[in-house]
Order: sequence, then C-alpha cells, then structure tokens
Amino acid sequence: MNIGIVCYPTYGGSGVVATELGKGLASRGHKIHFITYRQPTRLNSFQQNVFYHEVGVKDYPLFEFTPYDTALASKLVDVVKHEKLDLLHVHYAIPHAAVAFMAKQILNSQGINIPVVTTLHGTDITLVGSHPAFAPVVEFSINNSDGVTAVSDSLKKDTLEFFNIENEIQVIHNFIDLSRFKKTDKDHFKKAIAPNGEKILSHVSNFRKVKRVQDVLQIFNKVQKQIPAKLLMIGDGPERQGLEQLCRELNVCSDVRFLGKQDAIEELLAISDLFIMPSESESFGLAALEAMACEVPVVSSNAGGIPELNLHNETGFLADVGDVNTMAKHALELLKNEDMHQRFRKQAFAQAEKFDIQNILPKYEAYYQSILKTMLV
Ligand code: GMT
Repeated sequence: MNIGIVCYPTYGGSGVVATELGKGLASRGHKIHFITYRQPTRLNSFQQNVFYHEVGVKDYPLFEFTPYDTALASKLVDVVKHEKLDLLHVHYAIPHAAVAFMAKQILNSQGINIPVVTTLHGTDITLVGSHPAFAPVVEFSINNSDGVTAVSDSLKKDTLEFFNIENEIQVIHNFIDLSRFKKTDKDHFKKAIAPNGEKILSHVSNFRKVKRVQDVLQIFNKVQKQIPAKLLMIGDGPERQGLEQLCRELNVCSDVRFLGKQDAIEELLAISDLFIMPSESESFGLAALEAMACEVPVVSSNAGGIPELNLHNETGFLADVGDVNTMAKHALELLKNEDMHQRFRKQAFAQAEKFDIQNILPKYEAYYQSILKTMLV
C-alpha cells in the first residue's frame, strides 16, 4: 500500500508510535510518506520505501498565529494526488483529524476519494481534546474519519465518555521494537553512574504537569533514605526548573542526574533497576513499555491505560495517583529483595513481548484493508 502518515515530529509518544509504525510498515514493503512540519525525531536514517514531505508554512506579518492547518491541508492534497496515496493515517486528533477531513473534501471535489484513519493517542482526548476550545472539532473529526483507532481500552472508554461518538473505535495498543529495546550489558556505563553499586531508578517523560515529575523525586527521596540509590531524569519540559529546586530542598541533588532529551534511551534503561511513572493521566504509557522491554520493572500510578500494561505485583506495582508513600514502599520492597526483583524483571519482559511490533503491524495492515474494503461498497 501507499500510505501517508501525519504526526507531530517532536519527542513524544504519538510521534514515536507514528514514526515506528511507518518504518515497520515500510520494512514490510509498503510505501510510507511522512507529511510533517519537521523531520520526525525517530526518522533519522535512510530506509527503503520511506519518503518525507515537509509542510512549508508561509509566514506573513498579518498572521499572529501561522495557519499551519491550512498549510498542512494543502500539502496533504498535493501529496495524495501526486504520490497516488491509497490511505492517510493521521496521529493525534488535534488538528490532524480535522485537517485530514478538509483535505479529503478538497480531493473529493476533484474526484479522488482518500480514506482517512485517525489514531487517538491520549491528551488529544483527555487533557486537551475535551477542552471547549477544541471539543466540537475533535468530536466532528472522529465521527467523520473513515477509521478510528485508540491506543488502549481506557482511551476508547474516555473517548466514548467525553464525546458523542457514532463511529466504531478499534483498539490497537502501543508497540515496541524488541530488537532495539532489550537488556544489554552496559556494566562500564552502570559503574560510571553508580560506582558503589547503588540501585538506579529512572524516569523518562516530557516533564509536563501531567507526568507528576515531583512525585518521582519524592519517591526517590524516600527510597534513598533506606538504600543507596541514584536517579536518572531523562527528557525535558516545563516542570524541569521546579524540579531542580525541589532537588535542593530535598537535598538529593548529588544523586539525581538530569540527562535532558536522549536518543539512545535503551542504553539508559539497560542500566536501570526500576522505572517510575506516577502520571496523573496516561492513555497507555509507552515509556514504561520501553523500560519493560529492557527488563526494568515499573512502579506507576494506576491512571488511564497503565494497568493494561503494568500488571500489579507481577511486572511492577500500581498505586493511586499521588500516593507517593505506597509507590516508595513498593519500590523498596522490590529493590531490597533480589529474588523478587529478578522475577519481576523477567515478568516485565514477558509482558512487553505481548506488544512486539511484529504482532501489532499486521493489526494495522488488516485494519487498513478493512477500511479500504468499506470504501469500495
Ligand atoms: O505523554 C505525552 O505527553 C506525550 C503523548 C503524545 O501524544 O505524544 O503521549 C500519549 O501518546 C502515547 C503514544 O500513544 C501514549 O503512550 C501516552 O500514554 C500518551 N500520553 C498521555 O496520555 C498523557
């Protein structure tokens, strides 16, 4: 198939999923056209069957807000026509689903019927999408997509709760490339971070409020009071400054490393003993899946779709949002008990295997085929 993929090119789950999906489909012989305003972060090397079309946004002094939506719609019309695409797959409803709808109407007026599949990722429904500033457009574009997928049962449920949805929503979970995310021997690296055999806790996110990064520090502080430990904070975002302040207040700065945005996350996960995800809301928790694939158990909140991934008392532990005492207690239970820790490592990996990209790609292919079939009727 000849497929157009629209996504946010930045660091962040939806862009990662869209890019890895495109690369995976390309390796199975499909032609994949990424249509984004910048080269996606994970699209960083040449690959057969992968094409990149940049959305050029024209600036003009009149525009206080550059009309990216209009530029994207025009680009979609252009790419669909000239590359003869079979299907458009847009990731993150805002504004991509609405823009795809507009492009579809323009193409329709020219005798071209392009199917649009929208994948809902999380905040496009929960935090942002349900806001009155966006809700009517989000609801309309979900109902007017030819196919809609959500990355977890929980997100599907939220979508049906927040909006008046008449369309079917198919759940296709997030996935992982196990050939990249795996436990590797990085002992020299581990020694550099934890020279005295300290336990290594890690957290990866975009440091937005929804991630509750302060809770990560609170949990680490409690853990560190009982066992020697180091904390790796990977990523960057608006909460970073406040976090550094909290580090000082808790007097843990010398044991916390802020590593910023990292490309080789798997190397940092390979030396981690525990992953912390205390999010307020999380449709799935791709970062936790990446940790589990590297055999790192997860202590997390029970928000949204996290329980579909992190199994309580098996691959890690779950606790209510904000309950840092319970999360710290579970972290200590695991880190103090070597047998349990090893068992949880294996169980975390076994659970991650269920989300192997090789199992998920055929689901998307079958879904695309089913949408194309309905278009022929
Ligand atoms: O978590 C973020 O803030 C990034 C966000 C995104 O849209 O890029 O991630 C969302 O999509 C990921 C991929 O489908 C999910 O694994 C994340 O759980 C989801 N984040 C939230 O729901 C907060």
